[in-house]
Amino acid sequence: MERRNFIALVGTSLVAVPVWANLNPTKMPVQRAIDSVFPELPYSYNALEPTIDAKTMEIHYTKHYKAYHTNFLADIKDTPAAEMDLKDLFAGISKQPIAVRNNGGGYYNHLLFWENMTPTKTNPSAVLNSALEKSFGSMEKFKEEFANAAKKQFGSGWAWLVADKEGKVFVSATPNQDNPLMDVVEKKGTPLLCIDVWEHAYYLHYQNRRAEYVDNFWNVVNWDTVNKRYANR
Ligand code: MN3
Repeated sequence: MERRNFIALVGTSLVAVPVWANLNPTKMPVQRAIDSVFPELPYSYNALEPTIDAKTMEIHYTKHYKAYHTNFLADIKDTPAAEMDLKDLFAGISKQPIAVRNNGGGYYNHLLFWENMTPTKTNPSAVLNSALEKSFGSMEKFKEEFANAAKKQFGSGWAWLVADKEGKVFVSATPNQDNPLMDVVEKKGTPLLCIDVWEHAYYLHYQNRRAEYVDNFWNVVNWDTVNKRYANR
């Protein structure tokens, strides 16, 4: 898959749809988005240094992420899940084998994660800013709540900024590879921003200091992506 396809694929936020598709993304079968070759990371492994070191990025991307990609493809091959879009698949994930939940979540959550980081300085849009202020009181309060969710998640998992159907934004955390699109999670909605707090995402550089990793994460947040996800929710 070409780099621009990868970006467009992640940029649609809710469902994986290649740039050439130009169709209603909610109707795209998931198989078409993931049966391509393993995509390239849209920036170099050292692009997010010093926040995330090159070795961590390389191992995370080429080993952990690649395994989710490969396993998810294998898990859904020749099953009805292969014909479903991700949003529908996750909405009924409780009816799927646990491997599909773990590997499908691992595949999709990382897609969101890679694209919601950038070496370039970006800013929240006025619209998103106002939604954040409405829910949290201020940008600082939002960051505090998001960071707390990330720091307090017990064991492996993710912290999220999520939008509900009315556009109200909230923070949540999920264990393992669960995400806010899944019917098994309590707080459901459209994912806008996520941070991976599995140890493999930070341990080489930060060791046990998850809090430091989380605090530094703001240096690499791609607000352009978050703005787009909020606008397209
Ligand atoms: Mn990971």
